[in-house]
Amino acid sequence: MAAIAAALRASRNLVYPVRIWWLLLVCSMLLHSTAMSLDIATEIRQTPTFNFVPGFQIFFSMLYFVPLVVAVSMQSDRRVWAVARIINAVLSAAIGAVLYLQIFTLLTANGSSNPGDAVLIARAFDAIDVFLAAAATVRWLGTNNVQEYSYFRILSLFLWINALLPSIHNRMMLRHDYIWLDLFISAPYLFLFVLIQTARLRPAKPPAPALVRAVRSGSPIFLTMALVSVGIVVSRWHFYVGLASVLLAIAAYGVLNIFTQSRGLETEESLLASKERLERLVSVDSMTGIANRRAFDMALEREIAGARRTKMPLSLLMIDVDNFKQVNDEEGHQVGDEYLIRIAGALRVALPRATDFMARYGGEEFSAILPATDSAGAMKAAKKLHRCIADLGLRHPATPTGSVTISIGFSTFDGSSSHSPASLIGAADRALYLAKRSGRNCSEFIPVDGDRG
Ligand code: GH3
Ligand code: MG
Ligand code: MG
Repeated sequence: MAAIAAALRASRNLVYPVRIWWLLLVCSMLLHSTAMSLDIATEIRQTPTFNFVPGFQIFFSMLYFVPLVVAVSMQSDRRVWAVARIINAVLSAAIGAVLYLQIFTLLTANGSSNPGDAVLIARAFDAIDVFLAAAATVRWLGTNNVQEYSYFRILSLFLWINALLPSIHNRMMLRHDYIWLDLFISAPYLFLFVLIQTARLRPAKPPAPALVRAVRSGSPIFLTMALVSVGIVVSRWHFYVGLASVLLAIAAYGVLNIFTQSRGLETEESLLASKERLERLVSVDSMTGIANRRAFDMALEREIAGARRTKMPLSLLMIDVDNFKQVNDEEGHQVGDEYLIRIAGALRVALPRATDFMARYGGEEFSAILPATDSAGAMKAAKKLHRCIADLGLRHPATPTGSVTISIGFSTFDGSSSHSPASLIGAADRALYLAKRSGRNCSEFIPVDGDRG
């Protein structure tokens, strides 16, 4: 009773599902104490009227482990879907029912006087207790949640004592019937009471991630194995019940597996989609929809490395819109933005080669990377760009042509040299400055120099 009260107190203010676990432990203790009371009542009265309830009594003494099976197999992950919860509940109930049937059969077949059956029953209880204790220990070691850790540590220590002392009790009971032996049955509960009274503990160090994952996904195999085992045991006495248990266990495992697999695939697909979306987001300029500066830097590094490998030339064009400030000043920023979007779109499609790369370098500046293109080829490309912007015919009264124009500075990287991306950008920038000084709406070339080495 003290242990029940302590467990109820411990369950207060806890989050789901740790609170449920505590309540399951309370349920188990209630079943156990009811069985003990019935046992004592039978002994005190020694009346034959109590003989009609052996099943009733076993019902309580047996079923103490069913709430515990549910507790050790219940997943702490809130996201576990309803189907898994239902299947786990059905499996736990089936394990309880089959074990109950098994021990009830043994007790009633020849009467509990048959020593062979009594040994079997004792062994069955031992096996259940060890099974529960081992499962609780795995969960204790496999969590870093403080409440969960504290619960399974207490449960695990209690269940090991509960596996040891009643087992000694059962062995000695088979030979002698000392009344003091009943202490062995109650001692684990006293121990549990003391355990609950001690302060809550935190994990000393975080458990291995692999163990945490195994515990999180372990309940289907745990319950399946338990039901298969009891099914095999009971099949000696009830063949069809045993067979049905094994089939139920396999079917439940199969259904859970299908759900888990399809869920895993679903998660994988959505992760891939998010990854692609993120990659697009970080490499695309949100306003114009073409590659951004980050993507440009990466592409330039990559293409220069490629040019070095293939010993092919590579050209870089820096493109700046002429007198763009005036568009903003006269037409407003919104029109300016609209122009930039249309310019970006036109520049992107002006170079048809799949390997050519167009990006918004910043503000109203764009840049193009042209792999396998020498300075003559770059000049042709630049002409195409002038042409495509002229074709757009964006109104700009302040320019000599009356529509928007661009200036281009370009430079070419010789595949056999050891120039850096920075020196290529520097040369193209200087060429752009030259184009602006030469009156705009034109292209200029400056060869790469500096940091040659
Ligand atoms: P220049 O021919 O010498 O290049 O003259 P410019 O007026 O274009 O001069 P500069 O390149 O120095 O000015 C860039 C201007 O482009 C400044 C700013 O008003 C405008 N600008 C830059 N980014 C944006 C943008 O995202 N939207 C709009 N509307 N305007 C921008
Ligand atoms: Mg500019
Ligand atoms: Mg400009």
